[in-house]
Amino acid sequence: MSDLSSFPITTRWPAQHPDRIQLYSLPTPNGVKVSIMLEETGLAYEPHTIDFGTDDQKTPEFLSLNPNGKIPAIVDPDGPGGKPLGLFESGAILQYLAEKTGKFLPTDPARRWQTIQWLHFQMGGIGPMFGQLGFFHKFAGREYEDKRPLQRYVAESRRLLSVLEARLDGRQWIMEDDYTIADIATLGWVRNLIGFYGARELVVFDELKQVKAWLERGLARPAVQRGLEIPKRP
Ligand SMILES: N[C@@H](CCC(=O)N[C@@H](CS)C(=O)NCC(=O)O)C(=O)O
Repeated sequence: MSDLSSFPITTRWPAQHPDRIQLYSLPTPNGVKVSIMLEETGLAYEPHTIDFGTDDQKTPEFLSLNPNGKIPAIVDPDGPGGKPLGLFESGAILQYLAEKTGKFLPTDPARRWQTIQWLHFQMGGIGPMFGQLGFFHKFAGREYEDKRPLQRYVAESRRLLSVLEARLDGRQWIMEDDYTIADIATLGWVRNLIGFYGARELVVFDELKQVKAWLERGLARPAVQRGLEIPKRP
C-alpha cells in the first residue's frame, strides 16, 4: 500500500486507491490532455474533480502540489526509483507518462525530439493564444470596447492553425503514422476553440481541411471520448 501522506493535497482529496496515479483535474483543454493520455495508456488512476466554482485550485492543499494554482496535476505513487512523484504542467505530465509507459512518444531519437517540439508548439503557442481568444471572445473580455486584443488573438490563432494545417498535409497524425502526445495535447484545444469558445467562423475553421479531418480522426478514438469527460464536472 502506497503512503501518500507527504502530499497535503490528499487531505482534501483523499485517495481511495493510493496505489493508483492520483489525477487532480477538470475536463478543460489542459485537463483533458492528461485524462486522455491515462485512458490511452491504460494506466490505473483515480480522478479527483477540482471545482473552479469554489476556487479549489487556489486552496492551500491544491497549491501544495501546484503552486501555480492550475489544473492538471498528478501524484504518481510509483514514480522514479519507486518513490511517489508529484507533477504539474500538462506537457511535462504527458512526457512523463509517455516515458513511463513507452507509449505515444517515438523511441527513435530524432522523431522523439520532433514530437517534443510539436508538444511545445501546443504548450507555448496554441494553448496560450487560443486561451486568450477565448477570454476576449467568450468570457469577460467580450465586453471590452477595444477590439484590438481580440483581433490580435484571432489572427495569431489562425496563423497557428495554418501551421498545423501545413504539417498535417499528407499525414494522418502530427508524427505521420504515429499517434503521439503531440496529438493528445492539441486535439482538446482545437475542439474547444470551435466548440465551447464558439470561434469556428472567427478562425474560418472550415477552410482547414487537414485539421478538420485530423480532429475527426482524434475524436473517433474511444479513449479520447472517455478522457474528454474525466473527471466528472461538479
Ligand atoms: N501551462 C499549464 C496551464 C494550465 C491551465 O491554464 N489550466 C487552467 C484550465 S485549462 C486552469 O487551471 N485555470 C484555473 C485558473 O486559472 O484559476 C498547463 O498546461 O498545465
